[in-house]
Amino acid sequence: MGNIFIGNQEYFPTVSKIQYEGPESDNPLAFKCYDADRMVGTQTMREHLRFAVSYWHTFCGDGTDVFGPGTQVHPWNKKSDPLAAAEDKIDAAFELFTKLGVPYYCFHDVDLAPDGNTVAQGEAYLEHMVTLAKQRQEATGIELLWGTANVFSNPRYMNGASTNPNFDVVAHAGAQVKRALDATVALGGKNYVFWGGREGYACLFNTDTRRELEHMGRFLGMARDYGRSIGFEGTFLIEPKPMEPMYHQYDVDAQTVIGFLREHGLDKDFKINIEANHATLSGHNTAHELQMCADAGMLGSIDANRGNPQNGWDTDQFPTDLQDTVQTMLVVLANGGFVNGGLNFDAKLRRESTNPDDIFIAHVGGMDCFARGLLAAHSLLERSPLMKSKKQRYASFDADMGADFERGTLSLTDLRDHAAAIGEPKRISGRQEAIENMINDHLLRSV
Ligand code: XLS
Ligand code: CA
Ligand code: CA
Repeated sequence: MGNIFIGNQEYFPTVSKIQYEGPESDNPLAFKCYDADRMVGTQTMREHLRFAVSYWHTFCGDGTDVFGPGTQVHPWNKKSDPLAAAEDKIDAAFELFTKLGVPYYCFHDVDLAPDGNTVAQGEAYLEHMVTLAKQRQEATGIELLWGTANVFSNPRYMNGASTNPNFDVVAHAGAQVKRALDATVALGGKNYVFWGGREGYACLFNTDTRRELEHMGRFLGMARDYGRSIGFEGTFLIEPKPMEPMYHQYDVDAQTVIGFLREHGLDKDFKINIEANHATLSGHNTAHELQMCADAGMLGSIDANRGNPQNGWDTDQFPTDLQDTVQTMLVVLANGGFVNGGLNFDAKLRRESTNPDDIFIAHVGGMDCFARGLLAAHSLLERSPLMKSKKQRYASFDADMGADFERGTLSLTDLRDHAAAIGEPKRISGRQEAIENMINDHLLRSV
């Protein structure tokens, strides 16, 4: 990783480059577990975890909520000219990325550059900021994990973007996705994300769901074709979310999205970006959602955060729960690790956290939490009977009639005759408690 980037002004003067100090350190601005160059199996921690900072929460958010204005005053957000403010923001961003030592970042078009008052002005603003981002990427070695278009905040998208009942709005969404794809390709982005912000509906009786879903499939196909035509070789990702902002969101969860992608012939180019907080809102958990993607060959990337079990909102908190991270990393490692994807902290500070170094402390905690989860997951896969016992559980399908069943050569009558011949099957324990204890044992062991 290159040197610390300091632009015209140092935005975080009280923070220097975050170092690994080991598990006994009490320094909140030091890693206790994440040691970027440490080998875990055949890869370093940096290569396994592929951390990214999200531009929107970290540099655009200020603690505003529905009950009141922002509480966090950012020195890069002082200028009234929106382009000048964007130029300050990008310096603050690269300073934070390099001080944290993250290899990647992610943005929406309107995080990086002002939206502009016309299509042409928005394109020009973004092109200007892409030039600055490119220079900073080259100077630091930091790369773009993914880009995306914010086609949900502007009031014109109140009834949806690609699923809007008004074609003129669909065209504007197309213009924005085009400029965001151009930016992503210019910056060598590894992935391009679609989160269907307002792709859903509030009232079934003013909504033609069949046409809207057809339009979404058509739109994604057009974006895929355009992206490939300008040289995008990365992965397109869909990010499921079950609710918020729309009451009924079309991309509810991984299995819904997988079915949609297959139905529309998009499954060769698209994979899935699982966000932890969206997984829990959908009534699942992150590991389940990731496993559904892995089974379908569509595990793309992860938005690392957590919700709050006491409420049903998308609270986007920084990950601190080791059970979440070990389970996440178990699915990721067992699937062969990330290819283009990574762990993007789609997480924000609490409104009550107002010190300039809080944002560093939050990321340090999230990175350590995942590093610890990685070590435990690796240890479980390498040294515990976990995977062997899972395979063993299905051994009756590896030979004889079980294998015939999987091959599809048995009939329902064959099943009946086998059942009649063998009598009552043996009761075999699932041993869930033993497995849960094993996960905890390896969490304790792996420091
Ligand atoms: C919102 C989503 C969003 C996507 C990118 O809930 O998490 O931030 O990740 O548009
Ligand atoms: Ca997200
Ligand atoms: Ca979220």
